[in-house]
Amino acid sequence: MPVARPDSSGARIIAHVDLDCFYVQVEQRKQPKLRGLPTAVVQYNEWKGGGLIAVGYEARNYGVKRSMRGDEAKEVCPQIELVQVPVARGKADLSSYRNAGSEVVSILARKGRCERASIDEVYLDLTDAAEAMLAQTPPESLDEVDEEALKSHILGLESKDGNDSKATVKEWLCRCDADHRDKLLACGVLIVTELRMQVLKETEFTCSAGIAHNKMLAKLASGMNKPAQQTTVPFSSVKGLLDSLPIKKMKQLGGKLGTSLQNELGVTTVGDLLKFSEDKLQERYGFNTGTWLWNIARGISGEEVQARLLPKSHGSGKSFPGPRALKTVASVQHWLNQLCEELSERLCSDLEQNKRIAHTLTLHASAFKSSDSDSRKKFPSKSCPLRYGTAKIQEDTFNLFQAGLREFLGSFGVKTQGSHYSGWRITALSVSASKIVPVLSGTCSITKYFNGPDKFGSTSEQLPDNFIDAAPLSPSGSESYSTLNSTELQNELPGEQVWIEHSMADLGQLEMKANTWNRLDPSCSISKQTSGTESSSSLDQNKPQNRDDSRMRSVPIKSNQQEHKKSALKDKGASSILNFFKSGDLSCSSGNHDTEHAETLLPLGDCLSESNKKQVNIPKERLDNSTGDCLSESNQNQVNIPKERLAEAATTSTTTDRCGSDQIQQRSESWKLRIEEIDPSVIDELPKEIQDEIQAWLRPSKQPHRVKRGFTIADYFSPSKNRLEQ
Ligand code: TTP
Repeated sequence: MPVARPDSSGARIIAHVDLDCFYVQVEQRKQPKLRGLPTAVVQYNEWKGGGLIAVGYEARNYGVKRSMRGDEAKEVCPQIELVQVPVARGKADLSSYRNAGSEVVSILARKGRCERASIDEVYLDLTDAAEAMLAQTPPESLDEVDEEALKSHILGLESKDGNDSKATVKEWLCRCDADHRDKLLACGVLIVTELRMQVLKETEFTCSAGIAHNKMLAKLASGMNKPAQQTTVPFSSVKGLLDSLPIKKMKQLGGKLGTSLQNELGVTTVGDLLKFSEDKLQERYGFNTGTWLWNIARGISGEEVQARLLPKSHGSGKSFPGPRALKTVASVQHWLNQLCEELSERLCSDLEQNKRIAHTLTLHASAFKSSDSDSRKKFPSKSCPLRYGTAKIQEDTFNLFQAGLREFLGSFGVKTQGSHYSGWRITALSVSASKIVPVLSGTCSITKYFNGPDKFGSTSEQLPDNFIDAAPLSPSGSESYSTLNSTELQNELPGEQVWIEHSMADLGQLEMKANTWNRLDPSCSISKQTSGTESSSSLDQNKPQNRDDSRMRSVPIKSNQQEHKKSALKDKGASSILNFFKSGDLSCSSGNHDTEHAETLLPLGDCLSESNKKQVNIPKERLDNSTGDCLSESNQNQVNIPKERLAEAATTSTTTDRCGSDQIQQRSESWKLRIEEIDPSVIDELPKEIQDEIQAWLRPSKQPHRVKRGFTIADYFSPSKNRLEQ
């Protein structure tokens, strides 16, 4: 259900930019001979020439529509050029479209906060840029206005007698007597024109745009005049726009809610909503949705443009319609393996390029029982914590499928032995990775806890080990751009801040070990190459650069949380844990080598050095949960760690050549943790995710070998295994 958000007080300038017939443009750039010709992109299969998924504007002029099959398109436009979507692993490969979309995003993001809303759509908050233009070079001061800007559509503006539309637009843009909102909007028109021209110049793609005071209106406007045009919604034209707008055309009203408004309240246009009081709408649809409906009827929407250039999730899917439905476990496994391979590749490149990791793996499927094809019973979506590496993802996905299949068949009263019952058919499979966070922010959830409500936290640790039912995601969507990621949440911290100091780099490193490295797989090149160095240097990007003591990090606490929240934290024991962080318990000494109580905090991969002299052999299974996944493939069976390195680690040493990185040296020389001195009652009072995080520090090797509290890293690696296991 939509949620109302308060409108911001000042006028905002928001643009929605949408690429025209996007896949067609990408294919035309690949094959310039197709430019100007009626062209469509088709997802090929044998049935009637495959389905059209993008239709160029020349082909649209002949009546070709996206709902047509290739054969039908040829009937209405015999000269149409049908280009097949690239194929990899037996399915559509959208990477060239994704990459082309990224090119555009990187240009648009130059002028303001940019939110990638889909593969070819972007929202921009241009308020600051418009304010700056208004202050420095207001449109009214311009002698000449760009020709392209003069082609803009200004809703509600009618050409005056004797004036052509360009002259009318120029007059509107350059009015001295316009109010502040319209002046800002005029700046927005000029900025978006410039951006669209830049996109054309650098990528050869045309796009259309809507410019308004909020996202909802900008989105409505961008589709009004296509291709390669832009439409602006002055405040004074909002009512006229919404009065006649069919209710189902409004974002979030295309589905059940829109149908309910039509059927139950007789609402056919957005303007019809004006007849209902806010109370009435709240009574019928709940407090939030009622207010949201009341607002949209008046063109009010406070939804922010989120700073997000990257997708929120990755997915890979394929459908198997009609006779192509899958009926054997082997065929399902074959396709799942293909989908997982693609997903894994994308996760690795996301990790490598953007330093982001995904936490949740989800399988969606559509199925029917062969004797009951009308059944509406759904194949349950299943999720589990995501482990990196193609083989692991394939294995986990297959297990999710089997769990889902058992449940699906169980809903028909069919008991299965394994998956041997054969009366099922699978018509679609998709696998997705979600809860993607920057490696860094995944390492700072305790900071976020102290900063305010932890909206995401270290999610995978909250998930049970067994599979869980997943909220439905878009089954075929290959990327989702729709929700917040943690970086944005961090950026959202407003206003005045209170500062606490503690040794943050080390906290990050701790959690890095607990949360990240043990989930990464050697098949991701980044982990192969870096064994901790890469992430450690990423970690440092978040360290304050202006502080003398690089070990100390200032952590902001949200000031808009009321005082009582701070005191509540105190009451709940947060103050004592803060004291703990601030006190000598996290001693920053390099001289005190108390091996009895020391817990080594280094990612163990950092310990692996070239200079092996005296070595102990550590079987791989001993390292699985700490370092094994970070090791290069050639090192997986066993790892040689020089004895002196273990001793160094055990004493939280000041080693200088551990990984060749000064930054890591700086951290590694810093401190040790007396775990006995953490008051368990304090931990118990913290939120679950923080408890898990601290427990992970205390017991870094969760499975299969548990280390007793108080044991040192040297004990852990000691050949006398019995001493270590509980
Ligand atoms: P759209 O933006 O919906 O459409 P479009 O860019 O092709 O055309 P327009 O100029 O009218 O905006 O979709 C963007 C791309 O997404 C489109 O080029 C192909 C792909 N797509 C699909 O693969 N399947 C679909 O059902 C839709 C709607 C789009």
